[in-house]
Amino acid sequence: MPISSACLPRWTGSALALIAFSLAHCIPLGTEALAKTPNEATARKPNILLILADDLRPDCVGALGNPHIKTPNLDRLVKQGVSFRNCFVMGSHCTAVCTPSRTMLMTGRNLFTIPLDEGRPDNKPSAQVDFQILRAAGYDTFYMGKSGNTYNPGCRTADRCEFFHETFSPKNKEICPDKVVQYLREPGRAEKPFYINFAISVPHDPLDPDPQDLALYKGDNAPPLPANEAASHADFAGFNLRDTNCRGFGGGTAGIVFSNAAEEKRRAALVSYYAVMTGYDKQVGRILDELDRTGLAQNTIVVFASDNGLSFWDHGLIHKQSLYESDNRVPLVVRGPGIPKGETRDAFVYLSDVLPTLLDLVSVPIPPTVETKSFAPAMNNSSWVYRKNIYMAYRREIRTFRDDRYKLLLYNVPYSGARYTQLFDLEADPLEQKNLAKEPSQAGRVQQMIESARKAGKELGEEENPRTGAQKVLMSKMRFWTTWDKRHELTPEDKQHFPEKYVIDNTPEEWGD
Ligand SMILES: [Ca+2]
Repeated sequence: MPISSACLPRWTGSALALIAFSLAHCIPLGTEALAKTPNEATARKPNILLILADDLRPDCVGALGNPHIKTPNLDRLVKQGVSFRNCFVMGSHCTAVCTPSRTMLMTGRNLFTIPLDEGRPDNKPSAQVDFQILRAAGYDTFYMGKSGNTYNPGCRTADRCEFFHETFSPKNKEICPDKVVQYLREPGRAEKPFYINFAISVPHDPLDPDPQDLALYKGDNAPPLPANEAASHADFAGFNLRDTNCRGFGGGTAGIVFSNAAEEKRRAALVSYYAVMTGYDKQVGRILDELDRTGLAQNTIVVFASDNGLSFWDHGLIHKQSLYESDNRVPLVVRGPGIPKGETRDAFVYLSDVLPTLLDLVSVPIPPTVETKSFAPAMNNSSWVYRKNIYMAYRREIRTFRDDRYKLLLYNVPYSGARYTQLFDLEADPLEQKNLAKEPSQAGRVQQMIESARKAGKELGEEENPRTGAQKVLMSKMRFWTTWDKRHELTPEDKQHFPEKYVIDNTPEEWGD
């Protein structure tokens, strides 16, 4: 941030001390830091409310382009803030993609370098998390959200940590927002900046919608199934991972609802999902209303996002274990003082960029443990670009590399040793339905994108992993490139054999180096 002459400070002792401290700790000096003493800066810092949905599809907020879903309160946020159309989750090392996603978000670290210390004896995080950083900067911090498949050691570092173990249902849907509303009403709330991480498990299954919300989607108001829905994944030979393939999945809570579902049942499940979102939207609205009523909204940054997306028979898949747009692109909206209203941005960002962005917006130095990038400059600069492409990974099976037009997906198929490649022109084919990878005219592009993907993974720390013990075992599930070169193309025999083979998550596999 350049220092303008209008903002030059008087050179007080405290300012000089701050400069010395900043130099010693490699903290960039900006206008804010020079213009204010630490106490003054703290007193003026905006509050932060992070609202994180769970398994929300990128197309399921009304104001972001879905005329079928009723989310008036999230629509209000969209109209009052900046929406990012290209926000991606970097992927997952396990089928429970919520866990690494939330860990990346809380630590601002890449998928390949997140802490994996859920079971540490001292139960403390091994990387700095949002709560610790903001507490040190003078914030009162509050976690209200899911306890499973999140970064629990990080959540526990909040001044107040309230895990919610139950399903969001008509009976208990108000419990969590009630606690946030009560928190906002506590005496003195306006005197100290606060950070609320509101991250309940909605609209994650099991889906238990309120009948009143269900009624909104009856008859002609029922939403259409995704335009790229299919009964099974035509090209996914052998890729019947747990939760993933509609045809292959046979158990678990989601399987009861989704597996081999007739169209009528599929439509009913989607209606339930929409109705749960509408119920969730009402509860988010209560919190936003309380911010308005108390006047706190004027000095509060509100971020809304989801930890991952969700397939609803898109490509013949369910859940979120693919790297298609439905699974790894998420809604992201930012509202707050000085942030434009009703604007959109196309810049490529990762969900894990949110932490450095928030720190940037409230002038808290970004610690060196944070690896991701602040996109705060994009708030007031629609042409701001930091990344020209996105790299994502799902366990050892999938890698993708995407620019603003083309998307490459690489698959390593368990057991067969086969690999499979997809290339989509997102400009002509945004639903990723026409695979161009075998077209001779695209051969050069495919090869170049494979090389770029490999390089991107390396830059994110994928191939250099010094971990030991349990962490080494966990991250060994990320090995992809070590076998890529040795694998063969998917043959007709593979296709014939593997569609019926059900490969479960924890089956030992032979993935020699
Ligand atoms: Ca999730």
